[in-house]
Amino acid sequence: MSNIDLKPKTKAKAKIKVERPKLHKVILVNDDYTPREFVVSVLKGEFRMTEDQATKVMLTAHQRGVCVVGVFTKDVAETKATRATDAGRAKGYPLLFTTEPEE
Ligand code: NFA
Repeated sequence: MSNIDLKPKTKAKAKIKVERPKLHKVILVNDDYTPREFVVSVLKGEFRMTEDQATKVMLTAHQRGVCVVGVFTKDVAETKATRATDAGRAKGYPLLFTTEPEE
């Protein structure tokens, strides 16, 4: 029997750290001026929500002051919040969407 080790165990292996991207919340902020139906239409258009989902989110923000609309990567959250806020501004409404990192 041969004692020659044909497969040495010392094999260099590069360890690559893969990190999950941190997610950011998009938050709808209530105001006294933007019409409810307009808020619903922005939520449907920018966040691909159904009429029912959009109505629930709009009402939650209306009643509690804020509502989380969704959770996305940082870039996507910021782009969506900006586009949705701009849609209100284009109509002269103070509609505001903000973003914040998830815990
Ligand atoms: N509070 C607004 C109204 O009564 C509706 C609204 C809801 C605005 C959620 C902004 C965010 N017309």
